[in-house]
Amino acid sequence: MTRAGFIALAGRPNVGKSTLVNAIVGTKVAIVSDKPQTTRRAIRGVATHGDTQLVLVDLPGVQRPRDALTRRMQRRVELELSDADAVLMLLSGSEGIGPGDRWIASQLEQAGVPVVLAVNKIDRLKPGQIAERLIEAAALGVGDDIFPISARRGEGTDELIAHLRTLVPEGEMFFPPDESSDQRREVVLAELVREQVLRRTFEEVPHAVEVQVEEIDESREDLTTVRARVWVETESQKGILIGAGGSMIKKIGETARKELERELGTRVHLELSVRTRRGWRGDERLLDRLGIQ
Ligand SMILES: Nc1nc2c(ncn2[C@@H]2O[C@H](COP(=O)(O)OP(=O)(O)OP(=O)(O)O)[C@@H](O)[C@H]2O)c(=O)[nH]1
Ligand SMILES: [Mg+2]
Repeated sequence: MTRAGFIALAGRPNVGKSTLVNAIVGTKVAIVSDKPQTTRRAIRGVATHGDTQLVLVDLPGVQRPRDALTRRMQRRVELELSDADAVLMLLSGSEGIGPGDRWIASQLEQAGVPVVLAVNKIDRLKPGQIAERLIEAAALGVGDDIFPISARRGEGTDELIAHLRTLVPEGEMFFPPDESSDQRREVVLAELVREQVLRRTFEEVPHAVEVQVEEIDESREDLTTVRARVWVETESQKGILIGAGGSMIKKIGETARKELERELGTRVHLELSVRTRRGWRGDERLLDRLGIQ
């Protein structure tokens, strides 16, 4: 008999949820950045080993909604958390445990779903500090098991995965064993472009950017042409992204192209155009088209 189930990731923005999902799946299914609120969609990452399939549900960091975009993100978090077989709540060992974490813990307690805690980023801590963080994590009052881990370096993740495998019920697998994610290809490619934008922008710009892939042309076997729009909210953001003489968008395009080539396994010609669309984060129809639900 096989086992299969859904483990949803909960935690504040930037604690390392997407990094951990990638580490467990063993391939990059979610983009990662040092800016909070990187993840905007629920992403199912599939890890099948032997007779057990873990479906990790990467989610946006829990936050207070400000517009249609963040309202949708927060609603998605609540839906997915209540649907999961278990919730893996991630804490940041390096930033410490605070009121945001306590709020999430209280929500999970009310939802009545089994919770596992992991304290991430222990590579930044001395052994004594790790022990302190574990005690603080235990004081949250949710989850019987607490795992110290480094999602980036893979420390402690084997023990965590072994435990997660015991939490999913007997039943049919949800995905073919060789599949790693449920995301549409357009979205995967758009996210890889957005990841490069996030690496190079600061303050309000990362939050104001979304990428939409308009066309994937595979008529040539050895070369894929990808056309993508980069949405920003203001002319000044557009100026920042294009950069002096187009230098910024050129750099973004060069590194994004390499990521797309790795993903697609062909050479890639990437065409990026930057467009201003005032208030796109409040535009329900555009959010539908972008698959942010
Ligand atoms: N030192 C260290 N950094 C980490 C570790 N895990 C993640 N990070 C870094 O933490 C930052 C945030 O990682 P993400 O995986 O994007 O965090 P997230 O929780 O998915 O964030 P949101 O999608 O915004 O909610 C990135 O700069 C990661 O490289 C870790 O184990 N150690
Ligand atoms: Mg994330």
